[in-house]
Amino acid sequence: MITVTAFRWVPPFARGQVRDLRVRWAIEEAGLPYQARLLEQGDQDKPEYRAVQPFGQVPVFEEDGLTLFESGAIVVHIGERSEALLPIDAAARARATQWLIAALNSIEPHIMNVAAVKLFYADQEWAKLRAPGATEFARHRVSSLATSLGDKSYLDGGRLTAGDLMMATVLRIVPELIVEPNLKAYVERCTARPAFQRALAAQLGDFKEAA
Ligand SMILES: N[C@@H](CCC(=O)N[C@@H](CS)C(=O)NCC(=O)O)C(=O)O
Repeated sequence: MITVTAFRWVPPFARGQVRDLRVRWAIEEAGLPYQARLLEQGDQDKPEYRAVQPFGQVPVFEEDGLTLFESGAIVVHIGERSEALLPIDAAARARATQWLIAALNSIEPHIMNVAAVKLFYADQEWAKLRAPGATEFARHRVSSLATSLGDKSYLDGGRLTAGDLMMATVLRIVPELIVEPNLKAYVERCTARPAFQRALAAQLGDFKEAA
């Protein structure tokens, strides 16, 4: 059975955003069973946890003696077991991985820069000075993505892949950055999927239970 490590508690603004959501969603798309292991405050700094997650973060994936960290690596690993996430055709599979890495490497850092200045450090002077530049650059990237998406339903055409799963989770971190109607509709299309809704409900349910 797959175990996904998540936090038992995070501040309200982070609920529904914590990165175990990506992994739960991928597992749901693949139709696999899993259980969540919830970290108590302080567990992330214990040596036994650092041995599997060097940075003390979530998520961690565990199954049959394999432990993995980094949500991107975990989603690819799950995708290798399910055509629902990674197509069988080698070229389509490579393009799905390309979009997953684009989400993590070309879009997420810029969106996180905006999250830092507008959410995490909003009341600090440096953040107020940095906000316009960070927003402008993130918008530039998001707008290029919207152009590339065009009138397609998903990034590589007519079906969702692991690349879309990752991109949608990244884009919903700061919804105000997504202004293009086609990209807004894309995020809504991805997150309306029953598998996403089940994953979100499971993460929020775990926080509720802990409250
Ligand atoms: N690149 C990592 C980032 C993981 C990450 O940022 N996790 C956050 C929760 S969303 C975390 O554990 N934060 C606590 C910390 O960094 O101490 C991944 O994608 O798995």
